[in-house]
Amino acid sequence: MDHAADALRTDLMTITRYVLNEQSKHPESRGDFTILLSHIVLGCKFVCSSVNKAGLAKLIGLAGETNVQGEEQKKLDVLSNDVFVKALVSSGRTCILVSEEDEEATFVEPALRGRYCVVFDPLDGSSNIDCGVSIGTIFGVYMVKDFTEPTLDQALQPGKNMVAAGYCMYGSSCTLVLSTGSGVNGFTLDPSLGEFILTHPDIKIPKKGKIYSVNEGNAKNWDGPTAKYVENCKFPKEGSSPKSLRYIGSMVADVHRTLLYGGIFLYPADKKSPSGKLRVLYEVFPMSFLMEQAGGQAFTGKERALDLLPKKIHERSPIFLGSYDDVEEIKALYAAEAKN
Ligand code: FBP
Repeated sequence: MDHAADALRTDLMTITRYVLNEQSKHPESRGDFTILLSHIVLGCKFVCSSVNKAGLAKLIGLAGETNVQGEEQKKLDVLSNDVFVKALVSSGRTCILVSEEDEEATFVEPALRGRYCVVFDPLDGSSNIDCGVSIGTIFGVYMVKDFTEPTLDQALQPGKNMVAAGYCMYGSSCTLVLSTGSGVNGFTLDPSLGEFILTHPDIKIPKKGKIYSVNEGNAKNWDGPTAKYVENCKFPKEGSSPKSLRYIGSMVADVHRTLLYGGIFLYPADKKSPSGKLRVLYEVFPMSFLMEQAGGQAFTGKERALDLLPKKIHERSPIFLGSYDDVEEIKALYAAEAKN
């Protein structure tokens, strides 16, 4: 590593510069998305700094409230939700917000309304917050035709209608991964500059991986195809090597590793949770959008995840996402079962 050359590296591709370049490819664009994204980036920087100092600033532990999912909210859940809602509303570019932490959708007051609907999980991986394991923020962006009179069905669009999606991982470094529909790019926060710098250009997931990621603690409640798939990962046919199990328990961290290394992340349905655990709008859709943009696949056990038409804002769905060939295997097992 040539630190001297690095210190003299003056041609910095920041996330704002990157999105402005993308915007210049669309002469009709008015810069609304660039302004919206700069407010999402501000929220990520705030949450990153709060997570880093959580132990020192007494931000560890419960907030004493329960969210719509029936989960006890962590202090950082509430703080993150607050900063994102305020940043998104003050951008003047949104009309509907759907957050994991808010029971109802937020309809932005008319004076501040703009053309985008943003769905987001302000802090994903709550079970890992207090032990300092990687967590993250997940977001998806829809365009709303008539944003002067926004209605809930404009938030309940299929994932394939998203115009952008991303996540920000708060781990050993803070990494923001973004797609605006033409590939996937990763940006790392340079704390000395306070800027997200392009470090992972044009991410492509390997066609096949050596890792599977699932909470095996639910194995006894799995359906046939899921159980068979995981068994094949551990006891592959003659001549193939078993896959390695990696499970952090934060979707952002498990999906980030899957995107870079390849393999498959799955949160299937089971007898206990017949619709799975992960929420369609602000977990399944954004991660499926990124996976497809990187050359992977995302499948619900029945259909392409991005074709789902959600009926409720906190709806859940099973999800299998990752390397193209790995997801093909699980699709084949479900297709075989459907034939029987
Ligand atoms: P929240 O923490 O935002 O509720 O997200 C759900 C989540 O923590 C995902 O990040 C993760 O993939 C999954 O739940 C872990 O679930 P489990 O503990 O059942 O394996």
